[in-house]
Amino acid sequence: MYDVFSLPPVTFPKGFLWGSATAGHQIEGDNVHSQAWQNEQSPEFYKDDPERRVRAPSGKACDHYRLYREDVELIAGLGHQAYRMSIEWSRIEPDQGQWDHAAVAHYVDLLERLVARGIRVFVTLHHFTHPLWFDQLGAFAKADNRRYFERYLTFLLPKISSYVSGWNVINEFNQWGGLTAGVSIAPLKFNMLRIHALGYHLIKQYSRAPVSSAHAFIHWFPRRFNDTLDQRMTAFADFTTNEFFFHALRTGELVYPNVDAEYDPEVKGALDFWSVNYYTRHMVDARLAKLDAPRFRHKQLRMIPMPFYLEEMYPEGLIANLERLRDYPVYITENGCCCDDDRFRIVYLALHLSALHEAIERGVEVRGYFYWSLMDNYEWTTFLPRFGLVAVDPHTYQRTPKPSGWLYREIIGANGFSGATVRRFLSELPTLPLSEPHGQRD
Ligand code: IFM
Repeated sequence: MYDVFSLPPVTFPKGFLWGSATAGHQIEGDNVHSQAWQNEQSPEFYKDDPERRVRAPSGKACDHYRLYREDVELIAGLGHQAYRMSIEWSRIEPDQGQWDHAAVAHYVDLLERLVARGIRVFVTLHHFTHPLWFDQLGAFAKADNRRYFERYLTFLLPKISSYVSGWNVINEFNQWGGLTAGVSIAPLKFNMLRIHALGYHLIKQYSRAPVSSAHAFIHWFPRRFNDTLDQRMTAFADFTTNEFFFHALRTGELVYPNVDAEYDPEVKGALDFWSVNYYTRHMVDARLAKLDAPRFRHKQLRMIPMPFYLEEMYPEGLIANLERLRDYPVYITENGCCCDDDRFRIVYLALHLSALHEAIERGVEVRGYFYWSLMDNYEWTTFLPRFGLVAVDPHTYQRTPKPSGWLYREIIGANGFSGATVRRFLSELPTLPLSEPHGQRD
């Protein structure tokens, strides 16, 4: 049982960095040269949801490309010390080899303003989206296509490096090709590591800021705790999505089931910190082709009006997973909760920050935390999951901080919190209306 009002006081290490995260396509709007934009226009995208109850195109998203000056003030006003954002390759190079200098100037102005407000900026160079032309060439699935990414980075890096305090080459590079797709995606996994390594070494030529790629750190859990097959497939999922990457970055050995191992000296040690995106645990059922099991019944809250696996709270997973990453400093580059009732976000935040503090007490060198997300935004196929500390009006784009946003500001100011802090922002624990379906889902 969790009682967030009785959480003991915690103080984070001196210099701990507090911030929030976003990604270009999810907030900017009109990202028309990207493959994602193109997909959103096609009828295929809506085939399972012809009435478009859930699915929607990104459209203007949060209109951040226009409102970025105000958003810098919003970030500063909420007390954030750091901000993780991504730069849209498809804006900088909308056509192959054609550079859009106005787009570069836009990002430089955004970075300059953030730095001028004392905000440390972490930049993600590839957050799921890229130019349509690159996609049509086969994107990262073709090893040879790395040269296009290299040319882009060589153009961009000297223009922005002086503003950047931390780098992610690729967002969630470990989940490309799916999380449980088995051995067929080994070549893509190898490629992703090599693209990461390429970015790592290139950045080193221009910047002294630490570099990593964000890792979607799933806490895998067997559906039937004592079932040998569920246990083994849980270990398999963990190996192919987590340990494969950790081992490769530590040793240069790319060891994947049913594939001849390779050694790549460029991959070995190609990181300065572990960049962890942590949300929840996933249940593994060895008897299902995709391994994906429904969660425990008591975890089946419907906090948004659609089935969505990221609603579960499993803060303990943060401790268990971070304990595996003791050899480099850690930044939590994403962690957050999607819910319509902001009170769930407050509970989520309090529990995960408590768990994070416990990981630090256990000796993990966690240097910072970026809440996902600064504002409600486009969740890749839909606007329904609301992750924001700040609400965004879908018509006027007006930003309104939520109670969780004010609580987070207070936590940042105090570099810690206690159950008593939480109580000032939450009069009672949240509950869902009885009419909501609590039944079977994801
Ligand atoms: O919105 C995404 C983000 O783009 C990558 N990490 C998970 C988030 C929530 O689903």
